Amino acid sequence: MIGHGFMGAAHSQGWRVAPRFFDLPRAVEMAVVVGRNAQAVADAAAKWGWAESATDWRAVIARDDIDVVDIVTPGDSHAEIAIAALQAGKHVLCEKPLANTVAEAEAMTEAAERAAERGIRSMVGFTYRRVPAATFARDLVAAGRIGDVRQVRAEYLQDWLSDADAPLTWRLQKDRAGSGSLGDIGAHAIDLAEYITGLHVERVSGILETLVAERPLMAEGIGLSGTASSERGAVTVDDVALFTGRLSGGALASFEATRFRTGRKNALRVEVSGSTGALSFDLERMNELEFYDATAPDTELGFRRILVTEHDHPYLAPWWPTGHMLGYEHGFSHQVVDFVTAIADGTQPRPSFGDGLHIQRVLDAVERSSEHGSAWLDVE
Ligand code: SOE
Repeated sequence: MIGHGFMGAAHSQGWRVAPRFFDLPRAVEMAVVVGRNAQAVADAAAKWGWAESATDWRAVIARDDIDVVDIVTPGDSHAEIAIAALQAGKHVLCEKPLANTVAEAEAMTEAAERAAERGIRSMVGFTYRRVPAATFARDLVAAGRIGDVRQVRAEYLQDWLSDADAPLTWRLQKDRAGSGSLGDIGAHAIDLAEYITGLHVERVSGILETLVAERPLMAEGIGLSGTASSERGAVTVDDVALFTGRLSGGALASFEATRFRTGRKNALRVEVSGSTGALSFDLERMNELEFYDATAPDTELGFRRILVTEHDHPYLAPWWPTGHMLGYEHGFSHQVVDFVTAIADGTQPRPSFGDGLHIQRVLDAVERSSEHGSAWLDVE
């Protein structure tokens, strides 16, 4: 694993726990975690259960005893590391968004497709599609339980930047993160909307806005938290992204990605409205799915809350008895299960780098639309 911040902790939990609950077709060895600061990464190895720590990722991906590289660094290093790892014959799991630019994502996808010819697998870390309620929503849409999809609303609402004095972390710097809310959490909203509906965003019209132009510099640390100094620096990314999408098949979608929605902590919400029903998912109520069946008798119409904890629900059987909840971290175990299974079966895991490239193209089209008066633009 390369990196050891917030995603490093979440991925470590997935690698450590998944083999203990799921019968994986391959054994998982948490061999080495890589970071730039020797002491910090040694501490991370001890804390999260990695056998070794190192500071040179190139030396690690050259090792014969390494089969998989899990990239959990900020987006500005995804392309270099992923392409080198794929060329070294390693399976690659890369955090979202795939890259900071379309050009990087294209190069990564090309390397992934060449590596796939040699049986090397690669996947992008959009874990929310592996929350059982989201996976079950997709199953219901695919089974026709809401009829033809007509409208989709997908939003990812957070508020950790509504404090104007929150420090200037890497997620607020374009050269590190590629974009702000748009790529950080808008990418999740796009992936989840497409995953649940099975449709793709083909055209977009959007607006990006930076609400707080400068923030206190970080005295130390680069993660979500950190100690602020007295100096201030410019925010070079969007704070709010609002955009409309035309989906394949003609459905209309509205998207919102913001870290300024005061009071909303981690509300990734997708509501799909169909000709004979509707589904509504909210990450803040992640064990539930709201289902409206318009074919029910008039006297019984209404959204009903499905508690998604049955053993017949996706991913649930190996965990707990019915009614016992899963949490944020379980999606990372499900990600390990799907990735390791695809490697063993020799199949292409989803989302692939090509799927990640498509999302990068949607993000890019929204940015260009915002620069051109919210003009409607095709997604390449
Ligand atoms: C911050 O917005 C963040 O940590 C994102 O970077 C993650 O992708 C998301 O899952 C939670 O919020």
